[in-house]
Amino acid sequence: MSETKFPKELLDKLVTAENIVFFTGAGISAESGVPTFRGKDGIWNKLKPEELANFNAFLRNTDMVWEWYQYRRKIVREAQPNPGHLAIAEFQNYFPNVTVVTQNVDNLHKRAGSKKIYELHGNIERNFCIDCKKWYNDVPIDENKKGAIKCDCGGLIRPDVVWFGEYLPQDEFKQSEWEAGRSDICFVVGTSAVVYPAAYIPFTALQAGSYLVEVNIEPTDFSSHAHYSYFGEAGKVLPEILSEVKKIKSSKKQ
Ligand code: BV8
Ligand code: ZN
Repeated sequence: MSETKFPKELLDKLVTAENIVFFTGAGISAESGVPTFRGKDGIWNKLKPEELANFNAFLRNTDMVWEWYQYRRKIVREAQPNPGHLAIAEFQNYFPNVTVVTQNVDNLHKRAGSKKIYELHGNIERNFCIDCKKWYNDVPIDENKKGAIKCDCGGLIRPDVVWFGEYLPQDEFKQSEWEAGRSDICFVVGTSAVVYPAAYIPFTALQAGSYLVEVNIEPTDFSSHAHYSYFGEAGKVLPEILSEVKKIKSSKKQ
């Protein structure tokens, strides 16, 4: 086998693994042009999350918060899944159980072809009326029509994302815990791992004996817990790991 940069322990795990979890954050979408939250040009550098990603901010500044989500929806709709998203989707061809647990709300894993996805923080393409709960998905982005929109019943329409102080979707979270708890390998990709309770998921995997691989451009709060941290862009590293998988799987066939 040609020289590889990955540790033998990871390669051995890839030979026997069946259940793989990818726990992803905003960093995996950075190469698609979707801004992260806390990096050098992160969203929160300019605006405080408390001012935007929470329900009271929405009630206080409905038009501003709505416009912020319209701005992000526009970016996300123009974005394409990058080689990192695509590599994760291709893992499904080599392992029987691949689960994506994402904190992202940008739909890019689904558009890349991943089938089993748990969105812990919701999805920016879904919206609902806060009074009658009617769904308003895939809203049009009309540059000339500024400001929040109202439901037929008169209620305010909000994005179906989890704001600070709000509970995560319980079923998604429980399924994510279950998959993390039975994973052989858990990849932690493009997340600062500071937002809870989502950030508990990799620890659930760790406590269950999973092999943790971090992929990030810099060390994070999680790095000291990972069995192996690979510092590089997800769009480059994940395809490299996938090509190792292909080598392993093809040599197994011979
Ligand atoms: C809640 C909204 C219960 C959607 C977001 C302990 C337990 C429970 C709660 C808490 C707790 N401690 C604190 C809390 C409160 C709070 C919290 O975690 N605060 C933190 C910030 C201190 N948690 C909550 O409020 C949660 N709810 O607890 O409810 C409850 C209920 C009632 C009363 C009390 C409690 C809700 C949290 C969800 C908040 N919603 N977003 C949206 O608009 O998007 S958070 C926001 O941060 C996004 O969702 C994002 O997904 C999430 C995490 O950020 P990351 O994805 O990690 O992104 P980040 O920019 O930070 O990092 C990017 C990383 O990528 C970096 O490391 C960078 O180096 C790397 N990178 C960059 N480029 C690349 C790359 N890596 C690889 N390749 C590259 N090319
Ligand atoms: Zn309504």
